[in-house]
Amino acid sequence: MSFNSDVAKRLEEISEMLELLGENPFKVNAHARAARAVEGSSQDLRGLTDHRAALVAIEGIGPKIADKIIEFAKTGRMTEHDELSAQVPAGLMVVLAIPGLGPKTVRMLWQERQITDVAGLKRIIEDGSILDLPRMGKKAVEKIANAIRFAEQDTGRLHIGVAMPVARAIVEHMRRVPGVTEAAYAGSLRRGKESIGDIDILVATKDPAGAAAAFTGMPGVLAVLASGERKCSVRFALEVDLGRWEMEGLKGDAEEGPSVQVDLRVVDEASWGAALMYFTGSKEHNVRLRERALKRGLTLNEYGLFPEDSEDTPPQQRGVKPVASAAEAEIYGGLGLPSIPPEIREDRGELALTETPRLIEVGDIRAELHAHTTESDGSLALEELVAGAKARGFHTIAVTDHSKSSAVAGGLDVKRLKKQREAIDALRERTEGMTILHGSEVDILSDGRMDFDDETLAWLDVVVASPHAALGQDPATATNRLLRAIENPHVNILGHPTGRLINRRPGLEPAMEEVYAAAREHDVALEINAHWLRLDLRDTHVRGAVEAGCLIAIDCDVHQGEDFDNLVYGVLTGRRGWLPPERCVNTWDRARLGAWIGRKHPR
Ligand code: DGT
Ligand code: CA
Ligand code: CA
Ligand code: ZN
Repeated sequence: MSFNSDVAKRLEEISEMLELLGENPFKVNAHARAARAVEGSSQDLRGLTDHRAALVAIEGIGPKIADKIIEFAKTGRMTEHDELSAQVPAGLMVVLAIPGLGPKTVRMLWQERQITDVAGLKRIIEDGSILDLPRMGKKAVEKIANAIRFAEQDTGRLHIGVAMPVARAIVEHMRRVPGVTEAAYAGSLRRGKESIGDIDILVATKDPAGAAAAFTGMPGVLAVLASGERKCSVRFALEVDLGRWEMEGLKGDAEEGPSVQVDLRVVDEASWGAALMYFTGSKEHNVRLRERALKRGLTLNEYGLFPEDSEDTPPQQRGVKPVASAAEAEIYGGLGLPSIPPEIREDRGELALTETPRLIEVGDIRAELHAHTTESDGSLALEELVAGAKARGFHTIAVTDHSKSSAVAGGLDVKRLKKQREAIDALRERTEGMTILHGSEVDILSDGRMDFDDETLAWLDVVVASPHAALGQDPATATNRLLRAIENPHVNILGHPTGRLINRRPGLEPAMEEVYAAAREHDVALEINAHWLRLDLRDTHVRGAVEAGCLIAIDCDVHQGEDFDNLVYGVLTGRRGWLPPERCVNTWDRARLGAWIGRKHPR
């Protein structure tokens, strides 16, 4: 964090603590105003701390606050901040950070009910006694309860769909740096995990200092956390457009906005493969590889695979020639293994493989089977949706707007469906080389009934059945609900089966083994919803479903043109679940796919 942000943060906290203690409002405001002035200042105030008059000259900073800034520059502390911190319980500042709770309310909770932490606040919400306090109506309390639930859910990990574009841009930036011969992202991102802790970037170069400087100096770097020749760490600004999803899900510094840590490792080209393997992980996979190496009289580290000897000094420092080091495949080969795709390097049985498995790839996908138009909550007109699918080289697009119970999403009733059919028929006349299926994303009601009668479901070309409401129901009820939908003779695909949103809400927790068995028996494909907030089925479910013999659908649940680009996240999730292309219905050719869907919608 910059000096200015550090100072602003402390002044802001002083203001908050003064207010919690019921101090003079002028003093409270003076500190809040000074915090804003410092934050908003375009010059680095550290440079002014030798000139008290220059600080005081800044609008919003008085002599007393100037002294606090100078004290902070000299000692890294503000005495007043320390003193106030001793009087205000730390837990209360956490309560204050909950959206919807201002200092006045928090002070009241503290004074009237002796609430000093989130646990205490939850207690009076649960027993309802919070409602007796002034300004605490039902609506306000519900909002607070939601904010607490959300804060507890948030793991601080970043969605893959937010991290991936950032990592790609950084890799591109590093590739253009003189001397750099290789650049890649590694870590959990390369393994395609749904959320990532930090971004790991690896480069090979003849000029380590140049690479490090290009990295720490790139646009978007908010702070340099560590900087050496071979290893740097920065905090990087995120510009996120969540579109129809709100912004609130992203952790970030209040002043700087959402950010992510990015680590850079700089290696020699000769050890590129060993380093890439090491920094891709997972840690558990790496541990297994090293054990295997030792059993074979070899030793593996981030510099290479070396013959084992009993020396203490690492082999690369003694000039020992590695058995393999430049490419990952050579190292796997040296360990008697086939190349193992990054997405399955999780120590979940991958070291028993005797050949590289053919996992699904983006290029295998030929059809989108879950998409919305302006008729419900999509932003693409029917023609635009079809054009989008065509531009991706697909042979089939299914138009599946919401059904009537999803009223807020503009769900269609039968009458509107019939009108939509006319529009689709007309478009079919004008469209070549693209099969347009008229389907519906039909709500699975909370008891498992479908939102349309069987006659309507049969009449549709394809049915995606999805749970949208009542996602908090208990596991047994959820299981029965999904099984009933799967058993319906006209359902082709179970859409986002649990309804979870990553870092937001857990969704249904049905007995997945029963869901897999029923889906297999009734020939229903389980969807991997490719939107990076959903990825539902999740990776472990995909693995279970594949092992149970199920079919999988990977759909973008298109609401806007860019949603087609989310396909990669669905495919990565499929790969993490060891999904081979033939088990994914979206890879089938037009005839096979049409026949499979049509069996439940005879004409
Ligand atoms: P994340 O960032 O929490 O989503 O997960 P990763 O897997 O990206 O973990 P990270 O960033 O801590 O480290 C990147 C890779 O570096 C990790 O996947 C494996 C490797 N690595 C890091 N620390 C260790 C370690 O102590 N032992 C071993 N064997 N590998 C490590
Ligand atoms: Ca990482
Ligand atoms: Ca890392
Ligand atoms: Zn949908």
